[in-house]
Amino acid sequence: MRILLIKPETVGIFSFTNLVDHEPLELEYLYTMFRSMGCKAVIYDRRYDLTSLKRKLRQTRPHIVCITGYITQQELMIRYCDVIKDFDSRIKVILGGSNVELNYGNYFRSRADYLYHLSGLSNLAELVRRIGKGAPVDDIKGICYRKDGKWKVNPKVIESPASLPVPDRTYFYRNKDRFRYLCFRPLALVKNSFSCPRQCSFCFCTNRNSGRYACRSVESLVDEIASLKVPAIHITDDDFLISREYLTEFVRLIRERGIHKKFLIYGRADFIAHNEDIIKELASIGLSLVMVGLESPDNDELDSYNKHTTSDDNLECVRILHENGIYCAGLFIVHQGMTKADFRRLYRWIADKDIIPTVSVFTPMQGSAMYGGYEDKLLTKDVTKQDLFHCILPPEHMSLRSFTLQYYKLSLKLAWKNRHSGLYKDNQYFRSSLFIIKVLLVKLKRLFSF
Ligand code: B12
Ligand code: SF4
Repeated sequence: MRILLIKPETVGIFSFTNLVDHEPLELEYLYTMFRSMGCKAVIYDRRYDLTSLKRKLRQTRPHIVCITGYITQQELMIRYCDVIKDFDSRIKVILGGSNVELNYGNYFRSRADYLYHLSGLSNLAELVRRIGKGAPVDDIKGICYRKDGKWKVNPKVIESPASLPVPDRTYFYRNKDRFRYLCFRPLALVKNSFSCPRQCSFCFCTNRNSGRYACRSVESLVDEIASLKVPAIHITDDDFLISREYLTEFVRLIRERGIHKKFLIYGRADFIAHNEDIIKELASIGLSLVMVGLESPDNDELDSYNKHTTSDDNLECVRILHENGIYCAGLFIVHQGMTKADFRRLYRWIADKDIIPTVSVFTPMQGSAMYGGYEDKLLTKDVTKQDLFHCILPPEHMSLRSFTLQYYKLSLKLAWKNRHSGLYKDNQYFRSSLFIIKVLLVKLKRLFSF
């Protein structure tokens, strides 16, 4: 069986930068699994491959097309289904990925055949086997399928990432110079867990895998890291800093195996604040950057997000990371209740600390716990605006335009302040400008040849 695997083009602000780019690890997983089943799989990464979809279909003549995507790419995924079905209605189309997992209902209006709403892949293998045999699929857990013209939703199962195959990185090595996080390059992604044990109310990720956290064994994680021929690894776990025991064993094994790499992770401020000894050990084996949700300097606001951290934790976290030579990539939220004075206060709080910040706009993302409470207040239902860079709730103390202006002013002032950071040392402004022109030309081309 021939299977085409599609990763959509980047949508929104991320499409204009080549400073942060990652391998299509989800498709590499699918590729690995399908190859092990004897299928011929082809990765079609539309972020770089400018071949039109119709041409790709002619070249690969797939029996099945699998499409991944995030929330901002939802409408693109639906549009691909139309192109594929118009090309050949016999091709079976399967949609999956983070957004389909929680928001599969959004795709009922698509012409897809199956929606895969799980984090793991075992049931996908079964689905493809049944499609190959023309057998019924109604007992396969974690899928939506059509019966008598109506969508049926089969129940989910709770899974563990231990069941994932070791990804075949042929695609990665062929293109590895593209993949980076600022000065960390080439950079590989490693997926080690599903979901998160905490329940911050704005968080989408925690509701994946039916809200149940599961991670791989330390041995299998270290084996995969050891096998990667790259200097930098981004562990994609939504929170890697969960268990002292796990991390102690991780440090021990990395040392024992003589692995010398730089690690980028996500972690929580309270863990860092209360486990300075572990952070020191992690720094000694290569921990270089932690993306940490500091969200706000204000305790009431942290409580309103069900964050279970305090502003003292935040301060302590920034100190510990700094003293251990680890970049603190602090993630902050600005919200619709802020005044201009609040924006200034936030700038001052961040600016005099060792933080490389990313400021997001408070977004009740569909799939997060808080979405229901805000659904009827949203200024727009356009999913491309759920990218954390748009204000989608009415600001309380200023117009939408002023809020947007305040937000961009804050982000630009912070970026300017940090322009000499080592993180940006590889940034070539001329190349970046050329890249923006290239992106605009590609967007133009796609208007005519999608
Ligand atoms: C790294 C990352 C990025 C990278 C890009 C990574 C990449 N490979 O393209 C960067 C930094 C560029 C990025 C950007 C954005 N991201 Co991001 N990102 C992540 C992160 C941390 C890891 C994603 C990853 O690569 N995981 C590894 C793969 C293997 O795991 P997976 O995607 O979960 O896939 C599994 C299953 O879903 C399944 N699967 C996946 N696809 C398919 C397809 C089919 C057909 C099937 C059957 C199965 C299947 O297979 C995998 C096996 O376990 C996640 C958070 C997380 N921990 O998941 C957020 C996350 C995916 N991002 C998110 C968002 C919102 C964005 C942005 C829109 C906005 C923003 N400000 O970040 C932009 C959009 C960029 C774009 N593409 O247009 C959201 C998506 C929410 C949603 N509803 O879709 C997440 C979940 C984080 C969050 N805030 O909640 N992101
Ligand atoms: S924001 Fe971070 S800590 Fe909170 S639930 Fe989400 S992944 Fe977990």
